[in-house]
Amino acid sequence: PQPIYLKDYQVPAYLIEHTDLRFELAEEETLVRATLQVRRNPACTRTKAALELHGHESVELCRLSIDGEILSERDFSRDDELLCIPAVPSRFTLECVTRIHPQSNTALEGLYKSDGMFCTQCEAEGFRRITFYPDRPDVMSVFRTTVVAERARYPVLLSNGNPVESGDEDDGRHFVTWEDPFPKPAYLFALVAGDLAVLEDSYTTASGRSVKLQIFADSKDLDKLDHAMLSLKRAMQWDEQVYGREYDLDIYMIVAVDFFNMGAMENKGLNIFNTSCVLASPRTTTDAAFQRVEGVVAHEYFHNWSGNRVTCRDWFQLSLKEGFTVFRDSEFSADMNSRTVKRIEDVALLRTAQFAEDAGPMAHPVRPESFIEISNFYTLTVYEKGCEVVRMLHTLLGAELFRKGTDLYFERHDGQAVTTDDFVQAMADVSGRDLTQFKRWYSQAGTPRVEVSDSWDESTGQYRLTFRQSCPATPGQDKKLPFHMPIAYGLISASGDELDAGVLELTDSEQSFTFDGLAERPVPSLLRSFSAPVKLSYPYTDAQLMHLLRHDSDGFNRWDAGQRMTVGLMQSLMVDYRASRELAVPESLIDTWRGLLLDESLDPAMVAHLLRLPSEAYLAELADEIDVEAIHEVREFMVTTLARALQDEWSEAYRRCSDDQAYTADAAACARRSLKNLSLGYLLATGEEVWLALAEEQFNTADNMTDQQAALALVVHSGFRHAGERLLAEFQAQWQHEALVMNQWFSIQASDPWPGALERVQQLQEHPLFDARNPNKLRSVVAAFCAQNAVGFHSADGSGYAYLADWIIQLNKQNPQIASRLLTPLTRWRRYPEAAQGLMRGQLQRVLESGDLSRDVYEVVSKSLA
Ligand code: BAL
Ligand code: ZN
Repeated sequence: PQPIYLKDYQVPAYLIEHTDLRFELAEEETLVRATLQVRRNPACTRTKAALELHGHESVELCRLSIDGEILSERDFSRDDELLCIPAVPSRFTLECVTRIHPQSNTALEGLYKSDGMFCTQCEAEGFRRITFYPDRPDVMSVFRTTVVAERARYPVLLSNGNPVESGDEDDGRHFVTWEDPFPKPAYLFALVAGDLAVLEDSYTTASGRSVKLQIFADSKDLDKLDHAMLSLKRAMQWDEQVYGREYDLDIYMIVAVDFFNMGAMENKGLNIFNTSCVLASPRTTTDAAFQRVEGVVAHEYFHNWSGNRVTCRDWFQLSLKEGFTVFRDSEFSADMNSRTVKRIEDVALLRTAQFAEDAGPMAHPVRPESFIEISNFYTLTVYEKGCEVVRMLHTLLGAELFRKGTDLYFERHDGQAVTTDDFVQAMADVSGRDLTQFKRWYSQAGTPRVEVSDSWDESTGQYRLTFRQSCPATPGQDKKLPFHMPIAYGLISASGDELDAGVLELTDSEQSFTFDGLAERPVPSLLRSFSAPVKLSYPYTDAQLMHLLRHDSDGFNRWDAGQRMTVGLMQSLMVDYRASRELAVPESLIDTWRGLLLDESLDPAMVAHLLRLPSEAYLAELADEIDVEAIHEVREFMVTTLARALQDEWSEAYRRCSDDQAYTADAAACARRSLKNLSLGYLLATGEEVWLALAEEQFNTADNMTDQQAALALVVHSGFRHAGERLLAEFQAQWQHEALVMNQWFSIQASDPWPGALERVQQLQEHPLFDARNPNKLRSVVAAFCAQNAVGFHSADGSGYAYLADWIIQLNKQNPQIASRLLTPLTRWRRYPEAAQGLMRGQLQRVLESGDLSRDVYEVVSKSLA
C-alpha cells in the first residue's frame, strides 16, 4: 500500500449537487440505488479529468447509467478502490445500483448489522462500501434517502434530516423517506433500521424553534437514556450561550448500538453511539462513565457546527473538527462539573498517552503530512493535542477575541470544507496577531521540552526567568523550529501571596523575562493550568513543591506540585530497587499526606487526585528505558507504606465520605465517592482482614455501580484472592444480563496484575458472553490485558506479545480498524530493555509476514519496524 500526501491535494473535478438514495434492506443482501446530480467543478483547472468514484472491492455493481444510458464495461475502469469514467458531460445524472452484504460485514464500516439492527459508520471512508461515490469530505451534497424494509422486523427506519414521506410497500415492507437540506460530505451519511424503543423530549432554541429530541435503544435499555437526554439539552443550551450556535434541523436523533468501532459518530441529525457512551443508570454505571456519556453526547452535538456545517477539506485536516470539538466538549464538562478536576484528568491522559504516541513510531503532527490509512489517524495527537492547540489560541487571544474568531470562522465558512489554516486565519483576522509561527503546532510533531532556570538579584529586587525550548526528532522530522507557546505563570511569596501572574509568550529557542521590584525571591508557579502541551522542567526543591501545593492559586498546579514530588521520589526509589537497596518513604511526605487527608476544608475530589499515585503508564512514559517490574514494585511499595502509615487517616476519610443517604450524581457526591474508594484501596493494601470485611460490605450494600465496582476491582486486585473470586462470581450472577456491566467484569480481571494473568485472560475468552466480533468485548479483554496490565503483558517469556500478535493476525481481516488499534502496545518496543525489544519486534515481524495485511495493520506494523 502507498501513502497519500497532503501536498498532492487537488480540488475535485466533479461536484454532486444532489444525492438520492434508495435502500432495500433484506436478510440476505441489500440493494442500493443512488441517483446523483453531477456537474463539473468550475474551480478545477484540469481539462480532461475523469469522473472518479470510490468503491470498495466488496461492492457489487449491478447497473451504471448516465442520463439514462446504461454504461458497458468498456465505458469505465474499476480497480480495488476506484471506478473511473473517462468521458462524461459537464452536467448529468448518474444512476448506480449496487448490491452489498451488511450481514457479513465484520469490519463495522459502511452498512452492517449490530445484533438485529442495520446501522452505518461512514467516517472516514465507509460510504464507499455502500455505493460508488466521490467519498471525500470536500464533495458536499444535499441527500434524500428512502429506506425500505420489512415492517415487522424493522419498524423504525431512520436517516439524516427530516422525515418527509412514509408508507407501505408490497410483501409486508414499508418505507420512510428522509431529506437533509444541509449539504454534507458522504462521511456524515447515516441509516438505521431496527426494532427500537425511543425516549422523546424537545428543546426550544434561543430563537424559539422547537426541536424534537429522540434517543433510540433496545427496549431493555429504555430506562438508561435520561442522562444522555439531559446532557444533550445542556449541550444545546451551552452552545447557544458560549458560541452563539443554534441547532438547525427540526429533529435530533441518537441511536445506541452494541457493535461499534468508535465511541460515537456525529452524522447529521442522526448520531450513532456505542452503547458505552450513551446508556447510564446509577445501578449499572459508574460516576466516571456518567461523565463520559455527558462529554461524548456534547462532543457529537457540538460537531453539528464544528464538523458538519463547517467540515474538513481533506482528511489531513481532521483536527480542524476534532481538536476544536474536543476543546468545546472539555470546556462544557469543565463548566458542568469541576474545572480543576476536568483539567487534571485531561492533562493526565495527554501526558500519559499522547506524549507516549509522540515518542513512538506513529508520531505525527496534529495535521499529518501523509498517511496510508486515515483510520490510523484518529489519534490522541489529532484529538487531544489538537484540543490543546485550540486551547493555546484561546489563551493567547483571551475569551472575547477567541469568540469573535469562532464567530468569524463559522460565518465565513458555513457550508464549506476548509483547512486548519482557515481556522487560524479567522483568529488572526479578529485579533490582528501574526499567528504564522503558531501554526508550527499543526505541522511539527513531537512533545517540546522547556527547561527553565531563574536568578535573583537581592540588591535590585530583580527576578529573572530563562526558558530554553527544544523538540526531539520524530519520524521524518529531524529538525524542529521553535514553537510559539503561552506559559501561564504566577510568582508566590514566602507567605503564600501571589506577587505577580500572567502569560509569557515564548517564540525563541532561548528567552528571558525579568520581573522588577520584588521584595523577596519568589517561588515560580509555571505552566499554570498546563497552558501548553510540553514537558517543562525547573529544578524545584521539595520545599518549593510543598509551598506550591499549599499556596498556589492555580488548582491544577497545586496538584502538579504534588505529582512532581511523588514522581521524583518514585524515580529515585526505582534506582534503589534496581540496586537492591532498601526502600523508604520520607516522613515528610507521609506528614504532608496526613495533613491533606485530615483537612476537611479541601474538596474531596481534589484530595483524591492529590493522593492518587502517578499511574504505572505515566511513570513508564517518563522513563528513558521502561523497567516494568521496577515501576510496579515501587508503586506497590509506596501504596503499602502509605496505607500502613496512614491507616487511621484513611479509615477516617472513608468514614467521613460515606453517607447513608440514597445515591445522587451531583458533583459533591461524586467527589465523596472518589475519596472514599481511594481510601478503601489503601485500607485493603494494609492486608488486614478487617478492611476486606469493609470492602465486602460495601460491595453487598452499594446502591450504585461506582461503589460496587470499586469494591470489586479493589478486592480482585488485592492479595485476598479467594474473596476476589467469590465477589466475581456474585457480580456475574447479579449482572450477567447487562452487557456494559459485564464488560467491566471482564476488564477488571484482564487488568489484574497478579501472576497467571495470561491464563486468566485466555479463560475469559472462552466465556459465553465474550464475542470476538464485538469491539467492546475485545477492548474489555484483549486491550485491558495488553494496555492496562503491564506486568502481565510484559511477562519475560514473551507470551503476552505472542498473545497479542495472534489476535492481530486473526482480526486483520475481520476488523482492521480494531486490529490496528490493539497493536499499539507492541509498537512501543524501542522503549523497553533489549531482551523485551527482541521479543516484541519478533512478534511484529510475525504479523508482517502473516500475509495479506489490511492497510490499517500494514501501516502501523511497517512504521513500527522501520
Ligand atoms: N468523528 C468521529 C467520532 C468523533 O470524533 O466524534
Ligand atoms: Zn469528534
